[in-house]
Amino acid sequence: MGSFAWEDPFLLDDQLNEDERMIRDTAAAFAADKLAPRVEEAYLEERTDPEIFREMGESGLLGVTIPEEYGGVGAGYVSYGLVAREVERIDSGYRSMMSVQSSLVMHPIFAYGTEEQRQKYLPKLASGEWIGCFGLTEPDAGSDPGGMKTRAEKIDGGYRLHGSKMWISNAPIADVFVVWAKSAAHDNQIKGFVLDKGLKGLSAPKIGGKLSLRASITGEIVLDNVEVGEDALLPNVSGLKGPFGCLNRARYGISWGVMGAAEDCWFRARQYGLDRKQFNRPLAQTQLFQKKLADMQTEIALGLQGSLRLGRLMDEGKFAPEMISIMKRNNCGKALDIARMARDMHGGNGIQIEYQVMRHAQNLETVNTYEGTHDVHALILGRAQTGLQAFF
Ligand code: TGC
Ligand code: FAD
Repeated sequence: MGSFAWEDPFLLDDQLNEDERMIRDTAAAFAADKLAPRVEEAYLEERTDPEIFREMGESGLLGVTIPEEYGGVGAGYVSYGLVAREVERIDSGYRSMMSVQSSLVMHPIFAYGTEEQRQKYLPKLASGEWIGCFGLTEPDAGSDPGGMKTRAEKIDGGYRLHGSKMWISNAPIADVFVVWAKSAAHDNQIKGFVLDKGLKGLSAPKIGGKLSLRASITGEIVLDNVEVGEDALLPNVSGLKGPFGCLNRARYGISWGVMGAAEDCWFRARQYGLDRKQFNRPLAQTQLFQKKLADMQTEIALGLQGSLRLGRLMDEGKFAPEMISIMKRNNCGKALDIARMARDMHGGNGIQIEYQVMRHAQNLETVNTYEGTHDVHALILGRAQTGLQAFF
C-alpha cells in the first residue's frame, strides 16, 4: 500500500518525465519570482506590463510546442499544460497573455504560414520581443464566429481588410495581429492574415472597465480598409478549421491553467481554515469546512488527471476536439465553483485583494466564457453523441 499525499492524491508528479518536471519547475519559479509580486497592483490598477512577455520569453515559456529552430522549446503538450497551470496559479490574465502568444499567434503562423512568415515572426514572438494577438470574435459574432462580417477584398498585389474585432486579448499592446476574415477571392471562405502594427487604418483601442481579468489588457481591433500585401495571407488553411485548430490548443492549455487557479484557492482555503478559530476551534475542524475541502481536492485531482490524459493523446496525435471540449468545459466550471467556495470560506476577508481568492473567482468568470462558453461546449458534446445540431 502507498501513502496518501493530500495535495497530490493521484501522484501526478510520478506520471511526468524528467523534462516535463524541469519545465514545470522553471515555470513555477518564474511565476513565484516575476508574477506573484506584481499581480495585486496589476489587478487593482488594471495595468499590463508588456515587459512580462520579454521575461516569459527569456524563461522559455513562449512557444513551448514550437520547434527550436524557430525559437520555441520543442517540447510536448503536457509540458505546455504544466506551464499554463503554474502561470494561472498566479493569475488567469497572465496565462491568457501566454496562451494567446503561444497557441493563437505562434501556432497559426507555424502551422498555416509560409517559411518566410515563420522566419519573420516566430523567433521574435518566442523571445517576447514582439507581442501577438488573435482576432476572431466580433461585436455581433461571438459564439458563432462563422457569422463574422470582417471582409478581405482582393486588390492589386494583396488584400484590403475591413471590419472590427471585439474582446481581443493583448490587442492594444500588440505588434502582430492574426485576424480572420471572409475573403472574396477564396469563395468567401474564412482566411487568416498576419498584420504588423502601424499599418494605415489599423487600430486597437483598449476596452476599459473590466471587473475580470484585469491584469491582462483587452481591446478591439478596428480594420478601416487596411491594405496588406499577398505576404500577409496565411496560405495553408481555409475555413473555420483554421481558427479552431488554434483554439484546440489554447482550450487544452486552459483546462490545465484553471486547475492551477483552483489549486491556489484550495490551498489558501485550507490554510485559512487551519489558522482561523471560531467557536473555540479551527474552522477546518468543522464538518462543513472539511466537506468543501474534500470536494475541492476531488475535482482538482480528477481534472488534472483528465488534462494529463488529454495531453498525452495530443502528444501522440490522437486527440479529437470533443475531448478538449470535455476538459475545457468541466475544468473551467469546477474551478469557478472552487474559487467561489474559497471566497466564501474566507468570510469577510475573502473579498480583500490580499487573500487572492476573489480575484481568481472574478477571473474565472471570463475563462468560463472565452474560447467557447460552458454551454457552447455542452452543445458540441451534445451534437457529438446525438448527431443532432442544437446551435440553431
Ligand atoms: P462547424 O460546422 O461545427 O465547423 C465548421 C468547420 O470547422 C471545423 N471545426 C473544427 N476543426 C478543428 N477543430 C475544431 N475544434 C473544430 N470545430 C469545428 C469543422 O470540421 C468544419 O470544417 P469543414 O472543413 O467541414 O468546413 O461550425 P459551426 O459554425 O456550427 O460552429 C459551432 C461551434 C459552436 C462549434 C463553434 O462556432 C464554436 O466553438 N464557438 C465558440 C467560439 C469560440 O470559441 N471563440 C473563441 C474566440 S478566441 C478567444 O476567446 C481567445 S481568449 C484567449 C485568452 O485570452 O486566453
Ligand atoms: P454570446 O455568443 O453572445 O453568448 C452569450 C450567452 O448566450 C452565453 O451564455 C452563451 O453560452 C449563450 N449562447 C450562445 N449561443 C447559444 C446557443 N446556440 N444555445 C444556447 N446558448 C447560447 N475573442 C477573440 O477572438 N480573441 C481574444 O483574444 C479574446 N479574448 C477575450 C478576452 C476576454 C476578457 C473576454 C471576455 C473575451 C475574449 N474573447 C476573445 C471573446 C470570447 O471568445 C467571447 O466572449 C466568447 O466566445 C462568447 O461570445 P460572446 O461574448 O459574443 O457571447
